[in-house]
Amino acid sequence: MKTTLSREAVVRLCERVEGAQTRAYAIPKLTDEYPSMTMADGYAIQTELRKRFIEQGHKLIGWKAGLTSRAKMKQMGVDQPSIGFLTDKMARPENSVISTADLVHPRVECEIAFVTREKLVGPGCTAEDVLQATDYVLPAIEVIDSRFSGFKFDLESVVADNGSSARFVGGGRPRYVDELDLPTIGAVLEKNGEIVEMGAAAAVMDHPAAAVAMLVNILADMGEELPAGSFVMSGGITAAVAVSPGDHVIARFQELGSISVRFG
Ligand code: 0L1
Ligand code: MG
Repeated sequence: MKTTLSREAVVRLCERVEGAQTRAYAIPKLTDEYPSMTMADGYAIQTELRKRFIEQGHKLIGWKAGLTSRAKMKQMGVDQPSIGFLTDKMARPENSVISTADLVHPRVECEIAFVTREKLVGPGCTAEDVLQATDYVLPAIEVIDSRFSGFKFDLESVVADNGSSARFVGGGRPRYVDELDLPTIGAVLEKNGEIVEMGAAAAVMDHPAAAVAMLVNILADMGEELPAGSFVMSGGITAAVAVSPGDHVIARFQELGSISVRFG
């Protein structure tokens, strides 16, 4: 897929997304102005955003695969996964209170995260390569926050908005992958004491490691690798659930413990 946007347009759209992310306001989807924008354009804007954040002192700690389950694709009306970057400024501790004042319309997802001990390089990266290079896995709650008004977006705009990345919480009980049958791990998402979503990790591309391999292959298309020591979220197991101030969310994972977080 080729880029169609000029350098000036990439920089202008990146500034628009950065403003919406850092000052928490909604913007129209980018394709309203550039209807023929491609996925490659979306990734060019995302790369520009990553560069800016790193220049501002944010540390890149890993990546996320998004829209990797059928439930999520159906919920958002898209037909392929995406990737986004994760920085230290997005991380929140377990049991913390996450402020919604600096988010637009937050939603939570339960995900399996991988921590790598060897670098991974595409193209042609497979789920087996990912398992081989993985140090351990742990459960995570991702707080996504699309910056597009009324959740009206398409994949090109979502990719430019860094896959709606906003906050994430890793925790629970980290485990070695050879002790687990990852696809059969169940996850239950509770909000204010009620079960609101449940599923099994196989919902993520049949195996969460396949989502990480997909991510590595997209990075390769951009001329990049996944360094050793990366924290990688493999995508929501279930549909995402909206949260508001006062909500208490617990994600319970079979074999991997649970993560609790509140919203203020
Ligand atoms: O993490 C993800 O699955 C990405 C979601 C992007 C779209 C949304 O905001 O729901
Ligand atoms: Mg996600």
